[in-house]
Amino acid sequence: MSHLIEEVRKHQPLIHNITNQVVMNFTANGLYAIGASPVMANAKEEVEEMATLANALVLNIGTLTDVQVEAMILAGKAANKTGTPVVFDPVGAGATMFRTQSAQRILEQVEVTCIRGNAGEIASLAGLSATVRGVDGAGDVDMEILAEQAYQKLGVSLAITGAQDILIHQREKVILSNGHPLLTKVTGTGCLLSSVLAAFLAVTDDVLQAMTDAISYYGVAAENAASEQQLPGSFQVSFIDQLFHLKSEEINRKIRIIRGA
Ligand code: ATP
Ligand code: TZP
Ligand code: MG
Ligand code: MG
Repeated sequence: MSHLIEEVRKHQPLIHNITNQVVMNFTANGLYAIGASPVMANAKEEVEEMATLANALVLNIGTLTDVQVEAMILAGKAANKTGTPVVFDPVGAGATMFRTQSAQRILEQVEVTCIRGNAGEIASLAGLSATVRGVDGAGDVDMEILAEQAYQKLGVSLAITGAQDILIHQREKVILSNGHPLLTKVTGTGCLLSSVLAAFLAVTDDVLQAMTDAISYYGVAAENAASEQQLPGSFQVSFIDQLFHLKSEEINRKIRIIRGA
């Protein structure tokens, strides 16, 4: 029985997000809802200082520019110096050469704690065959084989999300199946999940537990929201409300673990 969400609410970790322009507001509100403290800071003049202050760092390349990638590398290196967890969200890696190469550059220079992305993004980072359309991943991949091969190639803990989520850390795998298709109709639900994961990593050194708890909590919140609201706009609001008040007792009751943990 895990209580990490209560730890997040108790410690209110500061989460430094260098993220895309589409999701900044939603991400900040989602982090507030779970009890964390968000800050968005992009300028290369301040990112090292901010990352040093923060309890976790999120690097998200959704609307990347060359300058922003430089800032991400500076922030990532500063976080590495203080042992601060770093979550990398390779939004759209595989869709364009610039995204794929920038993502690879970041991974070469920054030691990331975990990569959270869809199957197409993770496959393309690992140099495996995959289809990515814009920022949306495409179906038909054997997620388990992908997770194993990508982990072998990248040597970084992975959270590969979709209808089912596969987590891999030090060769240990967990497969989860909470969530709701309405999550695919609201922009930024993947990006916010990466930041939520950072908040969980800020309160424990157990990476697999943080990934399992963050993703199941997120999925159960979405299921509860969808039982109240069936249209995307109202679902988004209800989802933030669920993130705010859901407790570990209900998560532990509703978590669907297909395998592992
Ligand atoms: P994509 O661009 O492929 O949608 P993403 O970065 O938005 O990727 P997702 O894979 O959509 O990230 O993951 C965000 C959340 O949505 C995760 O909690 C995941 O479990 C959930 N999710 C995604 N697709 C579904 C689905 N079809 N049914 C249930 N939950 C889903
Ligand atoms: N375009 C560039 S970043 C972005 C879009 C639509 C948001 C992607 O968010 P998510 O969480 O990956 O769906
Ligand atoms: Mg999605
Ligand atoms: Mg995404």
